[in-house]
Amino acid sequence: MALLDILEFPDPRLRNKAAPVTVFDAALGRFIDDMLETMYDAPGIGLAATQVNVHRRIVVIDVSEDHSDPRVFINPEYNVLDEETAEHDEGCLSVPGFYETVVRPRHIRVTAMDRKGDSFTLEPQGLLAVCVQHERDHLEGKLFVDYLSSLKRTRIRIKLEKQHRLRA
Ligand code: GNR
Ligand code: NI
Repeated sequence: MALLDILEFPDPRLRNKAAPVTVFDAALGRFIDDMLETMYDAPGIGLAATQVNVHRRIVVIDVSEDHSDPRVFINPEYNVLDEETAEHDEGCLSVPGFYETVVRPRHIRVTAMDRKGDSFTLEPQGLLAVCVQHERDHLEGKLFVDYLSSLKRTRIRIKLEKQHRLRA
């Protein structure tokens, strides 16, 4: 297993649109395990392949407290089931140190494939529903800061760019 490097905003590679997975082989399984290890190490409750510079539609999520519920979503799609929305404070491993409230649909139905390529459908609730939408956004090149005012987004960008300069 291996820890993968996580891209940080405003890296333009976070804006790539990921391509569907068509081959379900051992290499995919190893990559998924590396993503899970990277997510737990960070630590985070979700990770999209885009964040580790692999532009394929692969997401891992574990919203449990004790790493007991690793989930894999390949080629995830969802429908919004009703008009209800919910607010949640969101963070992102690609926007480290910043947490802001985002409003999203509360009820969705997700269809995805597991690591073997078998399809499943799920109606996630609560944090899992938030996280599925956050991760699916990454696959489209979208970040939670895109839901904030441009003033907030610019401030976050400038602070992270400064950190990146100091680190370089
Ligand atoms: O670790 C994470 N926590 C989190 C909290 C609220 C809403 C979404 C998330 S996802 C984030 C990990 C991450 O950046 N996934 O892309
Ligand atoms: Ni994220």
